[in-house]
Amino acid sequence: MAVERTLVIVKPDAVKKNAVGDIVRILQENDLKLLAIKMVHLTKEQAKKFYIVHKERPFYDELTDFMSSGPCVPMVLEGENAIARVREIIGATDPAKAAEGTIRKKYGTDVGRNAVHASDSPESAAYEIPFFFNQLEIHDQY
Ligand code: DAT
Ligand code: MG
Repeated sequence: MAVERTLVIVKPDAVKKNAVGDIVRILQENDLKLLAIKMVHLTKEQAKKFYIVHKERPFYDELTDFMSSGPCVPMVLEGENAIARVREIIGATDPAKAAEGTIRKKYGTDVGRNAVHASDSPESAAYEIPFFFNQLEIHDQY
């Protein structure tokens, strides 16, 4: 196992539920170090670019409408095996199928409005982290 960085986004539904603080707390309490965080309101075009891997999926338009519907909170987290561990902590894509104690179980509404995004591989993290943060905005020395 190795120390990894992953991108998490608190999606617009969970921002509206005032869940940002609780989600950051859960992640930090799981030995994930917060290296960067901000609040941004994506345009439709930016959301389409972020989710370009899903461009052929039937839910692409709905997904990118939702992700550009209000502010979201992207963050970078670092830790041992962070990519897989964060995927465990957030739970299944469909909140109805997410395990008890996961973030999506707690804050998700449905498969579209599922509270959080997290990178699913080192390749996706390598695309997603610099999508939101430049080097000056990522802080590992504390
Ligand atoms: P995940 O976010 O768990 O990595 P994914 O990469 O398969 O899931 O899909 C990206 C997002 O697209 C997901 O968080 C919510 C949305 N989505 C996925 N499947 C969907 C569906 N069947 N209907 C509507 N939205 C969907
Ligand atoms: Mg995914």
